[in-house]
Amino acid sequence: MIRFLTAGESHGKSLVTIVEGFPSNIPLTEKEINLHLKRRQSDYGRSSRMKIESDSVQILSGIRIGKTLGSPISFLIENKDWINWQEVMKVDEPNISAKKITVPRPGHADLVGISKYNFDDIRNSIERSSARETAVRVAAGTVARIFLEHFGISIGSFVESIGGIYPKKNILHKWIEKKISKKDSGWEISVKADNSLVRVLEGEQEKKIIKKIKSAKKNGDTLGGTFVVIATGLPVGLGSFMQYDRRLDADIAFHIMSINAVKGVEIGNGFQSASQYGSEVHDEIILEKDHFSRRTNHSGGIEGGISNGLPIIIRGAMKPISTLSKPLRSIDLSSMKKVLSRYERSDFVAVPSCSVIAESMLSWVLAKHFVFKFGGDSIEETKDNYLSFTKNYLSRVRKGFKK
Ligand code: EPS
Repeated sequence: MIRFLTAGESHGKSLVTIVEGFPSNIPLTEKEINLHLKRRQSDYGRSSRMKIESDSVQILSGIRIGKTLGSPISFLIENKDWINWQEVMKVDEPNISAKKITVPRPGHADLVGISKYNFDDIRNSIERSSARETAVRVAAGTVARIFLEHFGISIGSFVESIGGIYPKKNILHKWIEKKISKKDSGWEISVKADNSLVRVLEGEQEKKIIKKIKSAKKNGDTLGGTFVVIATGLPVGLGSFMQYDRRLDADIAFHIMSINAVKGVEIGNGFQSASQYGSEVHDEIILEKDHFSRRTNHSGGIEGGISNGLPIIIRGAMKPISTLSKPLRSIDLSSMKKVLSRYERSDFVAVPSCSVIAESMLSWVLAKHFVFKFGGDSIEETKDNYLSFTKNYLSRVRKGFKK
C-alpha cells in the first residue's frame, strides 16, 4: 500500500513530504515535479504571495540516477516567504514579540482550531490549515501520476465555473453521453485549460470570469467555483465492494474533499441521476473486441465501487475564499466583544489551483488502488501482473460462463 504524509507551516521554513510504497525503477526527475508545481501556482486572482513563491522541489531520498529505489521518497519545498516571517515563526523565543491574532475569520479554520487545540494565538491555527500545504501534495501526487502514465493512465482537469459563470457548451456531455475513443486522454484537457488564465475551456467564459473576479476584488469579496477532473486509460478492477473502505468512489470523494475549501464532490452524473429514471441513468453494456464497454458513462467510470474501464469523471465544488477585505461579523477573543473581522493578505479566487491539486489527489488515489491490485516490488513486476490481468480477464469470463 502506498502512503504519504506532509509537514510544514505556511510561513515556516519549508514543506516536506515522505512518499512510500512505490515500486523501484520508475524514472522520476525534479523537472517533472516542478512542471506540476508551476501549474498549481496559476496566479490569476491569487494573493501577492504567489509573486514571492516560485515552487521547486528538492529530492532528498528514494531516487538514484533518475529512478525510484523502492525506498521512501522525500521531497522538500522551500517557503521563500519564510525570510519575512522568521521572527514570527521562530521555533524558540522570538526577539520581537509577535502580535497575537485575536479575531477569527468566519468560514476559516481560525476559531475551530484554537477551540480544539487550546491555542492562545489564532496564528497557530492559520499556519497549518493554510492551503500552502497543497504544494507538497502536488509533489507526492506527481509520483503517482508518473507511475500511472506507465500503464497508459492519463489525468487532466479544467475549471468548469467561477462565481456561477459556466461555459455555453456542456463540455462534460461528450465524456458522459458518448462512447469515448481510445485517443481521448485526460491530460489533453489540461493542456487546453492551461492556456487560459483561469483554466477554463471557452474564451468568452474566461472574459466574463475575469470581469467578475476584478469586481469581486474591488468590492473586497471572494469567489469559488466548480472544477472537473478526468482520468482515462483505466483498467477494470480498481477498488472493491468487499469492504466499505475499499470502494474506489468513496476513496476518491475523500481525497478530493480533503482539499482545502472543497465542499462538494460528484462522480459521473451524480446529483442529476437522483431525479432521473433508472432507464435514463444506467449505462448499457456492450462487448468490444477484447473488453466490455458501455454505451454511455453516466456512472463516471465506477460501478459497485470498482473501476469499469471507462473514464473516471469527478466534479468538485470549492467555496469562496474565507478571508474577505469587506469584513463579516465576528468576536474579538481578547475582549469577547462583537467586532468586524480582520483582514490579512489572501487570495480572491483559487479554483484554478484547486483543479490542479485535484488532479494530484485523483492520481494519488488511483495509484493507491492500482498498487493494491497489481503489487510488484519493481515496475517491471507490476507491468507483468497488470498485463496478465488485463489481457486475460475476458477469456477467463468466457471460460467461466461457457455452457
Ligand atoms: C492561504 C493564504 C495565502 C495563499 C496561500 C493559502 O497565503 P498568505 O497567507 O501567505 O497570503 O497565498 O497559498 C499559498 C501560499 C500557496 O502556495 O498556495 C490560506 O490561508 O490558505
